[in-house]
Amino acid sequence: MSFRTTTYVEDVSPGRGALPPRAWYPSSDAKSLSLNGSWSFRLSATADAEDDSFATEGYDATDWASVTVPGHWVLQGHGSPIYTNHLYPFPVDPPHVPTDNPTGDHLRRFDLPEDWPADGEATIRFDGVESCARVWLNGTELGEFKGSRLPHEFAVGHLLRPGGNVLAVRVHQWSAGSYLEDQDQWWLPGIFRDVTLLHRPTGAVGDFFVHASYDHVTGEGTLLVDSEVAGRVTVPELGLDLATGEPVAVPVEPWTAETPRLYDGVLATKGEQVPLRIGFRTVVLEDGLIKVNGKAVLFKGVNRHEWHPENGRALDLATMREDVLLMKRHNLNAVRTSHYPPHPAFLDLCDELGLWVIDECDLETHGFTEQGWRDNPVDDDRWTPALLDRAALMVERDKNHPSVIFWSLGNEAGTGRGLTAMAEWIHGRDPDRLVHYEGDLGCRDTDVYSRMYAFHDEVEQIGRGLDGGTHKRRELPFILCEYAHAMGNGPGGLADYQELFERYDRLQGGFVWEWIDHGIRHPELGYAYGGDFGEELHDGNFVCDGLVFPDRTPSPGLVEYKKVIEPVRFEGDGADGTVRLVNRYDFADLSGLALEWAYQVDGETVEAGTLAMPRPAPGSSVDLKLPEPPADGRGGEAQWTVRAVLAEDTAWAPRGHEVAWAQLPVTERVKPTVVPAAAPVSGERIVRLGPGTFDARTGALLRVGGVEVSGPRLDVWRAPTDNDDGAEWQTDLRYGLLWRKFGLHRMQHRLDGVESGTDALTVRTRVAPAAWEIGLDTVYRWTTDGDRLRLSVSVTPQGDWTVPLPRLGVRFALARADAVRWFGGGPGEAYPDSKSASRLGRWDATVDGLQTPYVRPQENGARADVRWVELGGLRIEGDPEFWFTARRWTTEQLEAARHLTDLTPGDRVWVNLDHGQHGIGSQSCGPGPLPQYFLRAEPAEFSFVFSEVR
Ligand code: IPT
Repeated sequence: MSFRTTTYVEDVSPGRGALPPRAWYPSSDAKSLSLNGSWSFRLSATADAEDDSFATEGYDATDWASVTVPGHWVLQGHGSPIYTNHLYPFPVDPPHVPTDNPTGDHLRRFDLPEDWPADGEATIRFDGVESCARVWLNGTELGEFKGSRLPHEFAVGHLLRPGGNVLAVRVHQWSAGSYLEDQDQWWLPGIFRDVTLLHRPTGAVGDFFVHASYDHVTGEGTLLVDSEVAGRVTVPELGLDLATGEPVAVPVEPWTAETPRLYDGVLATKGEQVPLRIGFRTVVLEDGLIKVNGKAVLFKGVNRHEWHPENGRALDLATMREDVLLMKRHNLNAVRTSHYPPHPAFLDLCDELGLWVIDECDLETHGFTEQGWRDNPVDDDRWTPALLDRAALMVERDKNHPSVIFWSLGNEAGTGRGLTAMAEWIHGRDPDRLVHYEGDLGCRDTDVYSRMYAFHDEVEQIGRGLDGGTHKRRELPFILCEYAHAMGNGPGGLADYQELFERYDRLQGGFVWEWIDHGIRHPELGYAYGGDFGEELHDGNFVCDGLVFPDRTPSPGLVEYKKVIEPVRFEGDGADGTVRLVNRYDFADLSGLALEWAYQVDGETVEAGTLAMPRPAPGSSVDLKLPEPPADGRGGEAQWTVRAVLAEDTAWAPRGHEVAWAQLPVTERVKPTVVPAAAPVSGERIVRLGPGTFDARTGALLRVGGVEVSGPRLDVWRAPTDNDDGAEWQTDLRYGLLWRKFGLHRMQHRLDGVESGTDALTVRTRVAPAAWEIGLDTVYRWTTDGDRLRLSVSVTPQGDWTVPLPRLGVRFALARADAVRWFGGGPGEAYPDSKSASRLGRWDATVDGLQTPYVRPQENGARADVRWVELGGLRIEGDPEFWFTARRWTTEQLEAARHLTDLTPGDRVWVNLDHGQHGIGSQSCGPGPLPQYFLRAEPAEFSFVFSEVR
């Protein structure tokens, strides 16, 4: 029977042979057999290199390799992953694909379990195969399919036998379907989701649609289960026992992402019982707003790709659960499943733990933008059946999830009739949900005006309704389906977006791009990114732009986001001890939370306690009086820290988990004073001033007491962040590049004079780059009170500065330092527009622990608002507060590194004490820092007091 037809690979049709789509459920009382595990595997270089005799009975595959299913063969030693953002890694000539088309033949032998019923039917379901597969069972062809992140089910009952079944699957990396799957991610072929044999008893459940709505006026839920096969629906907790197709109204507690109330039920037909998890909720577009259960909601969302650093898009349940738990613990309430339907179990978790979901179809044709969208499949009727197939596979699979409130047509696919056809079909099939698509500026097919990476000022215009647009669009609410590009250090500017979302009703929030860095664990590189596998075309570390690192450690960006979107806000005046507590939930009261306070002086808690948590309704506030400050609590810099923590264990975090906090200053900091009390004493080649020893010729500090110090001197350079560098298509000024152009990474220090005065040592310099007339006149003035050494730096810019400074401060090296203590912002890093989560306190760390491991090394690890820091035997106090950074390599080494493994500790610790840092923004795919976070080259004065810690 061998023949070599591969025409289906380039066929625009969705495939043939599969059963009609239906609702997905994790289990029922019908038997099933997982076919996951080790499969025999053979890789060929082209689609037709081998005939299909491997699918025939009795084929001997003993010399084949093996792969784990679910999995991607390129992550299991066969071939390599490729990363491109939107460029197709093959010539654009739809529907053709390259002759070089890695093709993985997969074989799986299985026996039926002893108790497998003799009667009934059976199906085999593939939950995800990239990108095109042809399937045989026991030598008989079942069909072929495309649609990588969608389920495909085949009837197999007539072919099954008790033992020695052989399932053969031929998977092609490239197919016509690849043109529809141009998402910004690794190209990863393989059978990457579960394969399951399902028994279908006689009279089994077919497709079914649970309609569970909630009337917020009457408090009643209405349940109607439409079922292809008639049966009964029982919900014991509600005392319900009714026929399918029959509606019933009962008082219920509604489902929301904040209060994910589910009722367990059963759908029973003659042959099968399927567990139901029913959430009653009603989603409407009303008064130009997205309302659930009668209330407008605010999305505090994130875009989630499926990612695991070893297994790619083959995710296990524990990893999916970890994602949802991490989201809940960081105050997120929404997820867009960018850019394809996730593993279906992920949606079960969203139902159970509570997240609003935009379920997005597996569709992106972004690469056509390079040819002005010519030949775009979504505007070509030949492709419309494939698009409708994808829409149906998604909607039918996921329609019973209360968490799903939006269907999204796809991402970055331009516009076209095919999209309209999808939207029409979806609206018709499921009128009880809304339709999202970002690419259609006129909102012809959608129920929400959605954009990505719009700048703050434009978002504000939209909020005020001044953005114009089509008549239809003007009536619609607005979301940012992507914003705050979390690539590398950042995003900056989150708080400023949130402030807009809260100010204007029309703005219903957004979804940060994106959840996780798609770094691939690599033996030499730590985590690999685009280009690390020798791809001829790639987009580098643009694939590492998540709020969590590849191993799911939260990055500072996630900690920042958690703070910015916290559902309880405290506003007040620490000095008079009043706090206004604002409930920023959309639905929940604050009964799940407890209120804790601490009174702190100079960062140390003097007294702490709890207060009764008031119960303001969602959206309202209550004024509270804090206790009397402790009598001995005056003197230093005092503040209140108030915290809202979980009062009890929840499904997603234990009791005591912090949800929100604030600090209210009571008394101001006392700045360090050093009254000059000694004159510099010149010796041979050195000058002494109090505890300081200086080089007489250069004026450089050599020692403070017994601590060796090199420097300090002026430093303006930071290893540019991805957001400093910006994206190549950015029309805004890309300062990372301009800073290099103007030589800020190679500033020269000219010594103009070292002057010993009566009470000071003064060093005059000009710090400037070769080739340019811009410069910074810098004067270091050293004084001492005998014990401590004060450095005052005064900086006066010269020339025409057209760029801001990356940083402004001093850098020096210490011979050794490990433990670090400080009083200031912490515990994590912060930058001017990403410092909401930095809290004032006493913190301890090590130099290594101060580093933030961005997958591509770049500026990181600054601590904000530092009053004093101790390390390496030195104590440094700042006037004013400063930014502190310490690392075991120089900025130049940090900048040169491509991967974390390029960074090796040197024999010194480099310390930066900064008066200012430039903001971070999110220009790697969005706006740069807002003007208020610019570090402009302006006259500046700042000082540090050094002493030896004994
Ligand atoms: C946008 C894409 O939708 C998303 O998949 C990702 O590529 C993101 O950018 C950047 O990481 S599209 C872009 C042109 C704004």
